[in-house]
Amino acid sequence: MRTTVGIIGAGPAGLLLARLLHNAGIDSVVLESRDRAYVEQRQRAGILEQGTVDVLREAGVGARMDREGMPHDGIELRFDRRRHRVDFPALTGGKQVMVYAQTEVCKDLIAAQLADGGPLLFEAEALAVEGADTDAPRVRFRHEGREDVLDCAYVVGCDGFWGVARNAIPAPESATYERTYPFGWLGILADVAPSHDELVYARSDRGFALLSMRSPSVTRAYLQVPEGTDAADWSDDAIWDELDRRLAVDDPAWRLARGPITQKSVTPMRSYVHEPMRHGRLFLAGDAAHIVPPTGAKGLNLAVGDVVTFARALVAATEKGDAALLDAYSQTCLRRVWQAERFSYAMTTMLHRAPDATAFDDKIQLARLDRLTTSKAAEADLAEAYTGFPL
Ligand code: RFL
Ligand code: PHB
Repeated sequence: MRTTVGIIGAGPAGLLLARLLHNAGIDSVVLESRDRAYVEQRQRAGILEQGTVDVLREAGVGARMDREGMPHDGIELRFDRRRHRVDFPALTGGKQVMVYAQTEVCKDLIAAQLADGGPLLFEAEALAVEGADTDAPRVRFRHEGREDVLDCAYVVGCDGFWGVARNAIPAPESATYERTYPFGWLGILADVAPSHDELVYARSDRGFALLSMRSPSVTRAYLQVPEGTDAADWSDDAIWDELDRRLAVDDPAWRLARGPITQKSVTPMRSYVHEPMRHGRLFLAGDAAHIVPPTGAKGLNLAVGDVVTFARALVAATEKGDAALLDAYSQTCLRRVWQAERFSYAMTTMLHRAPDATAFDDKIQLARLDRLTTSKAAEADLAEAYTGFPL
């Protein structure tokens, strides 16, 4: 098999890249190791930055998002039994975010690709990228029990943190920067209307809690839990009781609505960056190159930024013979990546309680939150980062 751009992975990065290239008249093949149902059901991100929303609309896959997604103008911070709203449009000159699940973004992109795009092969596992530093890179893969080769002009590794593309960048040319956190998130989906109309990020002495949503009738919520926690050890009642404690505020109007929990799972938390994001004709995009803890809601949005940058660069190279943008790919992406790392780290350390936290650490967290809620400049800094840095 032969194509211009071989794309490994059909998460948001790989699927959106295939769509952007298709729209630009550049052919691609997507190889995805899992089956379609798995990719469409995998519960993950929920928040799209304004820039991501714009990109999806321009790519022609925004119609259902505009019908079913929920635009949000702010978030609530809770600490010390107090509630504080951060008003995004007022602080950023009109920016919003959109609550529209990653599962739905992937479904929309898969439908578009299967309708009129290039090949999208499920249960096709990439085994290795070869010849990345030649003019003819190849992806070896296994599909329907047979090994095959995809010959490409470019390969883009969109295969997530556990993928194989990154391995093709020689170790002496690679640097990795990493931080793991001694806690994870227990995430739930519940058939009950969200208790608040915006997301609530809560810092408590018992740890972090996040109240989010998937639709007007489905709640998504997270609890900070010790690293290594098994979701099965948490009964539904224990989860609701703990959310109630961590979200508690001195406001008689507040009530947490409970309902049947339909899904629960634990996600570890890490920050990770691989540099560079390019080696010859192999480019890395999304979680394949970088991971952020989910507290800043940045992972999917970074993946979108990477593939938009790659698609623009490839169009410039193809149409104008100008490779400058391709050459700058890694540098261009990494600047944005490190801003997202910084913000996600700041949100994580401000809101979670580390197992070895001291009374001093608690006081610093509360002082950071107090500052955010009393200084417009500090609040605007959060709002700008949350709604997204320009692409
Ligand atoms: P993905 O989504 O991991 O997709 C990679 C795809 O590659 C496939 N694959 C292979 N295919 C072929 N051959 C191989 N050898 C392969 N190896 C792997 C995999 O099966 C998969 O389909 O990476 P991508 O596309 O870079 O997208 C990244 C996002 O998924 C991720 O950053 C976000 O989900 C992170 N994230 C959030 N991001 C946000 O922007 N906003 C949020 O609100 C947000 N919340 C979250 C999150 C991630 C979470 N978890 C579970 C980690 C909340 C959670 C709980
Ligand atoms: C989600 O709804 O899954 C979600 C929202 C905000 C985050 C992380 C996850 O920061």
